Amino acid sequence: MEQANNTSNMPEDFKSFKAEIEVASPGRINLIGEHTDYNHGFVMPTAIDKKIYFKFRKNSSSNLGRIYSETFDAYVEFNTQKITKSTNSWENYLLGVIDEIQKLGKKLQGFDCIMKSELPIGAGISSSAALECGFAGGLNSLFNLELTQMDIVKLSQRAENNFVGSNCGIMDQFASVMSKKDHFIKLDCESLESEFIPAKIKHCKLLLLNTNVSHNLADSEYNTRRKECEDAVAIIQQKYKEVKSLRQVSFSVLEEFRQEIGETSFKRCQYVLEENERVRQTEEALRDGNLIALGELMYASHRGLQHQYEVSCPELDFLVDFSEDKAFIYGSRMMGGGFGGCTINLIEADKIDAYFEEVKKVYQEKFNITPTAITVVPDAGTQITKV
Ligand code: GAF
Repeated sequence: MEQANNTSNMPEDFKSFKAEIEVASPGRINLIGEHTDYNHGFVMPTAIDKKIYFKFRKNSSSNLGRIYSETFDAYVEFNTQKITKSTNSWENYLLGVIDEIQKLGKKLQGFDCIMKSELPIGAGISSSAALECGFAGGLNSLFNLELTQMDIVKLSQRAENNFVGSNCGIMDQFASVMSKKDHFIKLDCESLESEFIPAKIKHCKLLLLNTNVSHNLADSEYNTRRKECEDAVAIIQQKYKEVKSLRQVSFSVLEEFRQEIGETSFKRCQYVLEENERVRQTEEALRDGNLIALGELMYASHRGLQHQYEVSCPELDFLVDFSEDKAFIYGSRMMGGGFGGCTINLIEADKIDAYFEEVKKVYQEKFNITPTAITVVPDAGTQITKV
């Protein structure tokens, strides 16, 4: 971890920090399977080679937590036995983790932590899951809490649901912890069974184009979409009691309830059912090394998110539209919750630089915003080192 330029809020005794535990906690991408996780469907994410780095050491107190973020040059200290919400949103991801660890009956002592992030915030690559899971993993090792990887995934998701107040699914935390280098994970969000699929993308790379916008409605619309799907399931359940989630609804049953559910919810559910199908087809395309089929599925996913699920935005649509007639780009789609953040592009490696210059120019002209390009590689989940 390199020293940040401005460390004026770093406590004096952190300047010679002798770590007991170091953690590298990755962000994630998602090849396909968007807004399917909380509907108990399929997703295909992986961790990436861009991370948040933590250092941990015990301090001599029984309950004093001290955290310094080099990224924000911000310092916070708190009593681990009396966790309350902070007005700084990044702190709540960490406080929420402590709260959930303690709810499991695990005992923490005082600790110091320094962290630094190379993940852009609001880009749709889940800096939040990286923060939660890396922090939970570090505390687990520092205090020998005997939490399993799956405990860490689930408690991190609960921290976000209960403490931060975002009703997210399990995809991001699962990917951040469980991934394997050079593979995607096909995750069944109902059974939590997963399979590693080799990321055979031949002469292509995964390019993230960051719109550098993050529209305000992201959180509220996320929760609304979730509710629209759950309300539809509740209606279907009145006749088919065994149905617990959209995952168990077939196209014909959905059609049967079209009128009762209403056209908006019907569109949302139809998208989810189709997206689950696309994840299955993507697995096949990847295993066959069929990049053309894979790319078409990515475009179809985007169009579903744009028109049926309605979580895209003009900036994302522009980037996807612009890529569509480029023979060297196989697929492009918005990624993550939507309303801003990145598109993920399957693009021939040697075309990236020239393409970025071209798309940057037209995007700037249209929106007066400069986009950012990040090339990512599927990487392993959380790495924890005892120093
Ligand atoms: C966000 C959420 F955190 C995930 O759980 C998932 O629902 C995703 O949006 C959409 O696929 O990243």
